[in-house]
Amino acid sequence: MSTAQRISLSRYLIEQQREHGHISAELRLLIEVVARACKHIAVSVNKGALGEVLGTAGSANIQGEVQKKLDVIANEVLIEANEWGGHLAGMASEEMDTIHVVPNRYPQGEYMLLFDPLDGSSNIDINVSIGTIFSVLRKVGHARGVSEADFLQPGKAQAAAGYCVYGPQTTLVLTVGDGVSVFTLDRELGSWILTAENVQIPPATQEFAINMSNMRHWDEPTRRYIHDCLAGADGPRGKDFNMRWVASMVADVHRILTRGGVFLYPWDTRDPTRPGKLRLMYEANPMGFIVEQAGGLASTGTQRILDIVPTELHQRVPVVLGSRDEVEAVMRYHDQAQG
Ligand code: P6P
Repeated sequence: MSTAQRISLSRYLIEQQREHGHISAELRLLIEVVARACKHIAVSVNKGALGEVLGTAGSANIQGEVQKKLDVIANEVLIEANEWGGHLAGMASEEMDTIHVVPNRYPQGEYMLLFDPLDGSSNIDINVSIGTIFSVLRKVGHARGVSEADFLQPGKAQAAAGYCVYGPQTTLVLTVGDGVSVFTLDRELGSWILTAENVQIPPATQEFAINMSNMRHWDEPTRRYIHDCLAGADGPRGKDFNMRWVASMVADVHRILTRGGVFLYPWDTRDPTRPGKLRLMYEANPMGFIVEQAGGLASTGTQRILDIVPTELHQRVPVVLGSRDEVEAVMRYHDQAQG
């Protein structure tokens, strides 16, 4: 790629703001700050054993999950990077029980940032791709201050969403509601360089991503759908399927964004009060926004994820997302079960 063709994230955002009026100066600043924080997290991730960042932090989060050192580091990096800039009113994170309100010593902005600072952290110590997922909402009202209730907006209200994959390449994927763009980190310059625009997920696929070890716990429609995929070309689906499961949502979603596929983390019977494993506000909603902006679908199996009106900050939701035709196929299995 010649220097003349290299478009930096900053130039891309300025052109989005100037030419398309799609983002405000404040949202541009927010995205640039988050992207810079992701570079900082990437440096820590890439150090691995050399940086004394592996292993557990000796604490648990509100999800009851043991926190890895890098979970805590990534969370602190995002909080510290974003609280002084004047672009945010508050933040919410998988790693924090409740919201973090911008301290009074700093100006407050019109946006709210939600994130899973380091998703897939069970993969950290085995050197498999992990990532940061973020979602941006607009603050309701203009009085200073923000409450947890202000965060409980449906995913279709998002102003922006993105994720960063810390993998063989360090890749930032972003949507501000005008398609999906991909930026690759140039480590020598420390710059995010635009490497793909208007990404489209192929509507059809022969690849599904699910944790097969949970099969006995799934609801009937999911079991029948996967059974029929495994039956291959001679079965009801009329084609053979391949399977992938990285157990890192950002890695699985990035593969689907790149070559198509369907990702499922369905409801299961282990805890009927828990409608799935993945969290709505900072996993399903941002990934759902990105997938829809790339021509795919994001559903619970029966409902569009971005239409869900949240009731709790850390609520969970069943997730089926990816190639449009295949998500619609899963939804048909659920429709048939409902009669
Ligand atoms: P399981 C990571 O912990 C995560 O939240 C997602 O990134 C991933 O898709 C899923 O959980 C993996 O869950 O049950 O297969 O370990």
